[in-house]
Formats: sequence, structure tokens, C-alpha cells
Amino acid sequence: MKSFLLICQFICLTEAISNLEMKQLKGIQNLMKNLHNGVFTTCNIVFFSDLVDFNTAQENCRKFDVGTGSTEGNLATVNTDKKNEDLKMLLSMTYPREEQPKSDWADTKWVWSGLRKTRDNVGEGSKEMVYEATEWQWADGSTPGDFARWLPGQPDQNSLKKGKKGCTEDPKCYQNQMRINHDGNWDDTFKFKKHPYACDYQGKYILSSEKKSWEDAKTACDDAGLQLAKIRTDEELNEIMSAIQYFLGSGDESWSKWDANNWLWLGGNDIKKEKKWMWVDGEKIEWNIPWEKKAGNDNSKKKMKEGQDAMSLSRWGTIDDSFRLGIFRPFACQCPGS
Ligand SMILES: [Ca+2]
Ligand SMILES: [Ca+2]
Ligand SMILES: [Ca+2]
Repeated sequence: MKSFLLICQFICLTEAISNLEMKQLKGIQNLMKNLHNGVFTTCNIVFFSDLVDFNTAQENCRKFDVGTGSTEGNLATVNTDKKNEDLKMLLSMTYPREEQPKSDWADTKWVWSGLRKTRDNVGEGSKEMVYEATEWQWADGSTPGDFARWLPGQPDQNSLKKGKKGCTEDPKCYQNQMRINHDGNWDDTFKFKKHPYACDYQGKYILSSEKKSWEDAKTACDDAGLQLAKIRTDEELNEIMSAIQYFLGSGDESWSKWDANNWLWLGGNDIKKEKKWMWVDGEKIEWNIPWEKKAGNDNSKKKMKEGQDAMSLSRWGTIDDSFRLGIFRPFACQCPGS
């Protein structure tokens, strides 16, 4: 069994994600450069940098509601190389490997995922532990398939007696929860340990606080394999407003109305024909656009030579047309196919 796992680990690593996907992941990392809220996301995985125990992580993912609709969120289902790679990038970005304590088991060298053992260990200590996928479950309810990245010797399903270290369970605490390190390797550990955590991301939007012109924001989204965001319904407007709170944080009352931080570039534009608004991929805008009073859709040319041909969203949910070359703002990208 063990030698099979080692062979699988070798083969699986050689079929790792493509160069293009790697380049796009780098693009996503660039989008998140100066986000200060401690929450980061790819199109697959959203990462929270605060250190919490497993139950708290699980609860926080349940409550995370960007793009979940009426369903609940869940701790991350890391069942593909792509998702494992996303998670490695997010952990390395937040807790750079070289800045962490030496010990392999330091809290900041691991992130909680959604995999946990569904029954307590049987015969613990009496024989060598073997990983049986059927005894484990992802937080979204699915059972693990062939994909696994256990460290050699893991899961070891260790236990601790009540009263030892952080164990408060009677008679014993078992290592029934899975965590992932900077190399993308897995270990089982006790739920009272404190780590950053990852949830499945079901949202459409990835936000950047890097201030760019509309044209450069468009390119930055493209480089990450995304496109400047669309808002097609009021539900999508609600989602992006909620995403703003999570990823950019609450606004600041000292910002004036036209402070750059109050406005995010979207993909809407009327470059081709004045007042014929479309998304960057040419899709016609069917949404009933909530234009900002007076300033919205005014195509003002007062200050600059160009007209106002690019769309931005305010923190209070209105839309303005604005200068696509000379104004620098944060922006919203959208995940492919969403
Ligand atoms: Ca372990
Ligand atoms: Ca215009
Ligand atoms: Ca305007």
C-alpha cells in the first residue's frame, strides 16, 4: 500500500498543472498584491489568514456567502492538482515560507482544508495506520477519490489523552482533521490546532486594490486568465458588494465621494458607440444600470479630451461612466465561465 502511494505521488506530481495555468496563477497573485483584509481568493479557493481551530474554520466557511446563494459555504475540497496548487500559492503569499518558524509543525506552515475522518480510529497504536479513502469525507459531503497528497507516514492518526496539551475530549483526542503545507502535502492533526483556513470559492469575482486605468485593469484581468467584471443582475450586484466587504474591507468615512477607493472598474464600456453599453467580450448589457445621479452616463469631456466610456461601480452600488485612460482605480475581475 505504502509503495503504491509513493509511486502515485511521483506520477501525480509529474502531471502537475500546465505552464499557462501557472502563469495565470501568478497573474492572480499580482491582483492581490496589496489587499489588507487578510482574505485572498482564486476562482477555486478563498483563503483566510487568521489562525483558528478546525471547528471555527468550519463555521466561518459555512457563513462565507460570496456566491453561495441560498446554500452554505464549506471548508475547501482540495481534490485536484489545480486546487492544491491554488492553495499552495495562497499560503505562500500570506505566510511566506522563508519567514516561518523552523519547526515543520508551526501553525503558520499549514492551512485547514475540508477533509476529515468520519469515524474514530480503530486499533489505534496496535498496527500501522493505512489511509482508507472511504473513512474520510470532504466538508461538501463528497468522499475522496484517488487524489491524495499525504506526507510519507501520514495520516498517522495520532492520539492524545484528555488533559495533554490542548486536548479536552474524553478519553482521547484523535487526529481526524486534514491540513496542507507549503509543498501541498497533507497531514492529519487535532482539531484544537490553530491554522489559517481555506473554503471553496463559489463567487464570480476577484477584486484588486491596485489602482490602474481601465485599460490596464483590463490587461491585468486578462493576464490572470480572467476578464473585467460583468454585473448582469441585481443578485450579481449584491454578490460583488459582499465581495468588496470581504476582500477590500469596509470603506473609510474620510474618503470624499470621488476618492478612487470608492470606485471599482467593471468591464462595461461604450467605446464603440456612445451610450451603447456592452461588456468587454461584446455581450450587450441587459441589466437595468443604476446610474449615479447627474454624473452617470453623462460622457463629460470637461477635464480631459476623451469622453467617459468605461464603467465603474461605487461602494454604495451606483454606476458611473468615467475616463478609461486617465483615472486610476481598484477593479473587479471575473472568473471564466461564471
Ligand atoms: Ca498526523
Ligand atoms: Ca461614453
Ligand atoms: Ca460620468
